[in-house]
Amino acid sequence: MKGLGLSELKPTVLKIGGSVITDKSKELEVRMQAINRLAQEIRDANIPNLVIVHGGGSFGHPLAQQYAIKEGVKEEVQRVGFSETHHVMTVLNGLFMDALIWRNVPAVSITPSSCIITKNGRIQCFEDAPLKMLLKMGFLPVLYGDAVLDTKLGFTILSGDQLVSVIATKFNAERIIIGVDVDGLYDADPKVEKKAKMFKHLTLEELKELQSKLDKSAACDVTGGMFGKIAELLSATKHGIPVTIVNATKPNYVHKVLKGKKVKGTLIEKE
Ligand code: IP8
Repeated sequence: MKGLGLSELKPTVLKIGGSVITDKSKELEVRMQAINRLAQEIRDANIPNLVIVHGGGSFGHPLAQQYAIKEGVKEEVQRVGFSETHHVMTVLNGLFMDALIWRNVPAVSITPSSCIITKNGRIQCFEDAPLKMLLKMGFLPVLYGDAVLDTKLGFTILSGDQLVSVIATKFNAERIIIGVDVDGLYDADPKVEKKAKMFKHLTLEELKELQSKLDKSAACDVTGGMFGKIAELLSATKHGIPVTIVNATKPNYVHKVLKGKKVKGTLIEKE
């Protein structure tokens, strides 16, 4: 095991969006069927050096919004709000972990709030030795968007997307796969705009251009919805890590992408 550096692991970083594994229209509503199906797809794909990050959906976001956790420490009542937000994320993570481990996947959960501190919302310190060692030993580390401590704000919300981008860059990932509840990246919100056009392929330059056009607003998503996603993906793309965005609500899409097969979606590459 000695001598195997971070960059040699070349992991695949898979993000499963909160809108895939929860119903965002109802608070604390898990989509257990989707979690079980995805766990099965991940098990069947059986690819080495995989890291999973999942989002908050109807678990983390409503509480984070209710207590304004992202904005940092302002009033006493937020303290229990921080605990609640973090706690519901551990509950959602537990359900995902159950589904993986019952299928004999050697998944191990890593709690972001215990190993990451941000500064003004950006990851400043990340104790990644356990993550690195888990990967080296053939485990499947699972992380998630979380309520974390922040050296400027006191606390804040760390999005799963920032986590994906930082892990992928730090560990020199081979690729990033983002599982969402739409077919890919569009020039407008496809749930609102019937005529929204999906991109099959985007370069870094095109992605930057798209970012300046997209609407920042997103219902009950404190980390910025698709806009926030693009902003985070930009830095990984700059490092030359290809990003595939696929619809994880559709059976077998995640499985196929993990296996390197072509499915409908958006591929983002540096050039
Ligand atoms: O859904 C945010 O993670 P995301 C997690 O990946 C919380 O943006 C706690 C709201």
